[in-house]
Formats: sequence, structure tokens, C-alpha cells
Amino acid sequence: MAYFENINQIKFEGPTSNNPFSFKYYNPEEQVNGQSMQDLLRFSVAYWHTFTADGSDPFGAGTMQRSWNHLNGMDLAKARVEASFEFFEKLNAPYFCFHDVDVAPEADTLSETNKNLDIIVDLIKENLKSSKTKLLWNTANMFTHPRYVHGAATSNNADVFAYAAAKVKKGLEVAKELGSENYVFWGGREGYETLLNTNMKLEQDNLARFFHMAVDYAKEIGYDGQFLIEPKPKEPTKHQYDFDVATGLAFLQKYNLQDYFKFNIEANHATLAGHTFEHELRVARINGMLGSVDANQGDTLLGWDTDEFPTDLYSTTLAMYEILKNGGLGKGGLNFDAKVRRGSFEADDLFHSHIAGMDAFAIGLKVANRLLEDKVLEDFIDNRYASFTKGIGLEIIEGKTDFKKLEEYALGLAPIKNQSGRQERLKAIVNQYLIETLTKVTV
Ligand code: XUL
Ligand code: CO
Repeated sequence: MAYFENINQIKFEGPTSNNPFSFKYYNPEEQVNGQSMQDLLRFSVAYWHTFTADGSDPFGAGTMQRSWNHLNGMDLAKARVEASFEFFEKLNAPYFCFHDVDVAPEADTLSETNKNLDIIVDLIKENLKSSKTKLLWNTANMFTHPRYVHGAATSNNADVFAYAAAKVKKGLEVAKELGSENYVFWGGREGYETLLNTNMKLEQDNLARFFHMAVDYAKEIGYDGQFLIEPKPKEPTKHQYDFDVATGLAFLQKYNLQDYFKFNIEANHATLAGHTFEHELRVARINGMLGSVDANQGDTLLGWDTDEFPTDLYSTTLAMYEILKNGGLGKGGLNFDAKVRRGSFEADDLFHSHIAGMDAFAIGLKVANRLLEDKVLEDFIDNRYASFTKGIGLEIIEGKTDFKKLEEYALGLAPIKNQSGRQERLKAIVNQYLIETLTKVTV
């Protein structure tokens, strides 16, 4: 059965095409810096937003019109799998991601839940065989069920810790079975609401114990995917322990986990932490910890996680700049952890939104690549720090000086001169590159 009957294969038709169901800028085969766009961008569809979510919000019922809406239970779960592979093929999506509960319903007991999951995992495996699409990452949802009310690995209740461990154990087995390239930990409930009832040290120590057990179990079963932590400062929990990349990195280093994990960076989570997307990517990159990306965007007028499809070209450009500087994403990808608005309830909107996001990142890739080819920012930055390549600066870098020698040097200085940071000029140059790149691909 076709779930998206009126949609044909989405192809690259270029920016002059009037066909809304075509890529205007994302040309999978096109080479950028010696690699195809498809291989550089590694797009992924988020199962939960695209096939599971119904558009409900705290104030209203679901709105999404889907051809599987009449089904229930395991029939619904199976239909969604079939629909998803039709969608991946029509969109030419190389990857997808899911939480356990997105694909299979939770039952009354853990063993029944696992049985449901096994049936669906078999079906996914069968579909993967004849599909070009692969699994970028899977994860266990340890935030929706009421048992996680006080956390999962950071719960005060040891039974919940054990239950969460069983969930991740199963998740790792599924990851191995389906050849998942990564396994994600997003700690939605791993944090606290009030310090008045919280043993923060025990909770954080337990979280680290949990991660070490996950690392050990992956080794034991021979799962060699990349482990990823997805930082987020808040929502649903008031204060999450993996607040941002810097906080997450300190945690990993403190507990000797830094060699086993990288970060999955989500744009909207960066915004909530008071950072830009590119800030989080930069912190991860310069520490060798950039693993994967949840590609979406927030709304600066709203203080919560709106998970919009990324369409801001300035942001996709600066993100792709960091990703190219990182030498790509390795096993990671650009996962659209993004949902169509509640008012965009037609199935066609699922295609429009992914096409918009894929085109926005394709443009970002091209602009970033040109900026890098011309070394626009590199040359400026090198020049800005030139004082550290000679004289006293070089001595500081090479560890050949100390406070006494520096005081002696400072006492002999004439009035210090600084150079302009040229922020506005640099922004204008980025705009120029954006517009020139768009003009080039249009003519
Ligand atoms: C929530 C979020 C999650 C993770 C996976 O904000 O981003 O969907 O990506 O659990
Ligand atoms: Co996410």
C-alpha cells in the first residue's frame, strides 16, 4: 500500500523549478570539495516527529492527517514502518533515527514491551535490506513514562535506575541488530527541579555509573557505534545535568568517559542554553568531540523547544562552516529533529518541510565551502592573533616566560595599540558570500 500516494520521487530540479516537490539546491550527487553533497550532509529523518507525533500540544488535540490514523497498537506500529520506508525512498533520505517507543508501543510489562519491539525491529530489518536508507542512531525514551518522574539514571529510586538500564541494554542490542551508526543519550529527565530534595552528587555519580555500564555492555556484545550525549539545559526538567557542551565535556572528563562519547548538538538546545548553534559546534569541534547534529531551529521569541525545520541560511552557513572545519561528521549526520507546525497538518507538509531543511543546509554547505576556500575568516583570524607568532607572544606560547619576565617587558612598553575586530565588515562579507553563492547557483 502507498501511504504517500500523490508524491513521486523527489529530485533535484534546480532553483528555477516551480515544482514544490523538488530540491532547488540539494543535489545529492554534486561534488563539493571533492565529496558528494549526500556524503557530506548525511541527512536523517526523525521518526518521532514525522511518523509518530500527532500535532497535539498542552492546549489541544492532535491535528495531523495521516493515512495510518485509523489503525491502533501493533497494526499502527507496522503501518508506520512501511510508511517510513516509502517516505525515505521518495525523499532519498540516507538515514533515519528513532526512540524505542516511537516504533513500538509500550506494554504492561518490560518483557511484553521488548516482544513488541522485537517484532518491529524485525520488520525494520527486513525493510533495511531492500532500502538505501540506514539507521543513523537509535535511543531509549526515558522521559515520557511516569516511572521517570524523578529521572531515569539520576532517579532517587534504584528500581527506576535498573529499569532504565534494562531499556538501554535492549537499545544497544537493537543498535547492533540494525547496524545503527550511533547510540544517543538525551537526558530529558536527568536533572533536578529543586535542590531542597536533591542529592546532586549521588545523581551525577550514578549517571556516570550508568554510562560506564553502557560502554561495558556495548563492548561485551561487540557494538561499535559511536556513543553520543545530546546536551540541553532545560525542558522538560528545570535544570538538566548535560546543560551544554562545555558542561557535558567537564562531566565526561571528570568521570573518565571522554574517550567513549561525543556530542549530538541540537540547534534549538543551544538557543535554550543561551548560546548560538555555532557556539556549541565550535566548543565540541575544538575539543575533538563533535559527533552529530540535530538540525532544527528555535524561535527567539519563544522560550521553549519549538523544533522548527531549519530554514535560516545564516545559521546553516555558520553550522556547515564548523562541520567542514571538523572534516565532516564521521559517523554522525544532520538529523532533522524538527516538526511541522500544528497548522501544517497535511502529509504533503512532511515533504515540504524536509525539502526546505535539506535545501537550506545545501546552501549553507556551499557558502561555507567558498568562505573556507577563500580563507576569508581564517586569514583575518590569523592576522588578528599574529602577536603570538613572534616576540613576547611566541615566548608565551612556547612557555619561555613567566610573570617576572612579563612584568619587566610590560614596564618597558610604550602605550599599547589594539586593532579593530571588524565585526560589521566580516558580517557584510558573509552576506556577500551568501548572495554571490545564491546568484551563482541560480544563473
Ligand atoms: C528533545 C530531543 C530528543 C532527542 C532524542 O529535545 O531533542 O528528541 O533528540 O531523545
Ligand atoms: Co534532539
